[in-house]
Amino acid sequence: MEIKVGQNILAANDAVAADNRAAFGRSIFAVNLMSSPGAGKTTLLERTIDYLKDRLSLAVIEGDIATSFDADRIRRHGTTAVQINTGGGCHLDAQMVQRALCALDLTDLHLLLIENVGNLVCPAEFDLGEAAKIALVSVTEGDDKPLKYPALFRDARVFLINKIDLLPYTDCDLHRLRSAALSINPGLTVFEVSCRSGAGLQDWFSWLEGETHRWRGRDE
Ligand SMILES: Nc1nc2c(ncn2[C@@H]2O[C@H](COP(=O)(O)OP(=O)(O)OP(=O)(O)O)[C@@H](O)[C@H]2O)c(=O)[nH]1
Ligand SMILES: [Mg+2]
Repeated sequence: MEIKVGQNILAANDAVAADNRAAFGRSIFAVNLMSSPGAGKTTLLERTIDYLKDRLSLAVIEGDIATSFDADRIRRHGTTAVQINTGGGCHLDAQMVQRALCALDLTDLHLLLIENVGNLVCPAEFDLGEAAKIALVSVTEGDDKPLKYPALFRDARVFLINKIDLLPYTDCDLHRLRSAALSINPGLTVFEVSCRSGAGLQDWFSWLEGETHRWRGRDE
């Protein structure tokens, strides 16, 4: 019985996700950024906005259990942000995103960046209507995380490894971390970055800009 309830919830979510996907069409490239708390999602978005805001039209949806701290951070970088508070829920769902879309002007929007609630488990289960899921892990979390939380990596397009500036202070084996994720999903595009030093970020910016243009049918 419990399983059936879970299936119904996911089916209802998928129906709304399909509506969101239709609203985005081929005009808006929507990405769903997922990681554990504190891995660096908002910092990555701040750096990404600084690079892309004069090149693309962007907006951000922030998912958190409480506070508007992250949306406030994004707005300080000159980009529109809508904060969703789940009030305890450990992930965003498609209906929350649908409501947030009402607060955004979708006309002429190229790229929608959605920061999910910090959690490696539940966000992976809920389709939001995004075109690409991005999984992020920081080196301080341990190189076993992909094997312990495989669902997040199975459907992701990109695996971002963050905080590589801290590698000398951890026992993280970068090769092991990367291989673990690729053993779950060999199609992952992997970027090793530091949102603190800026190392590796240009490759991520180029990927995101290129994929946004490709989605919109332009190869600039
Ligand atoms: N050393 C180092 N610190 C980083 C890096 N990226 C982010 N941080 C720090 O990590 C902390 C958490 O970063 P956030 O961007 O708030 O993390 P988050 O994933 O958005 O966190 P939640 O929204 O709470 O899940 C902050 O103190 C950042 O300054 C990095 O590449 N290197
Ligand atoms: Mg955040």
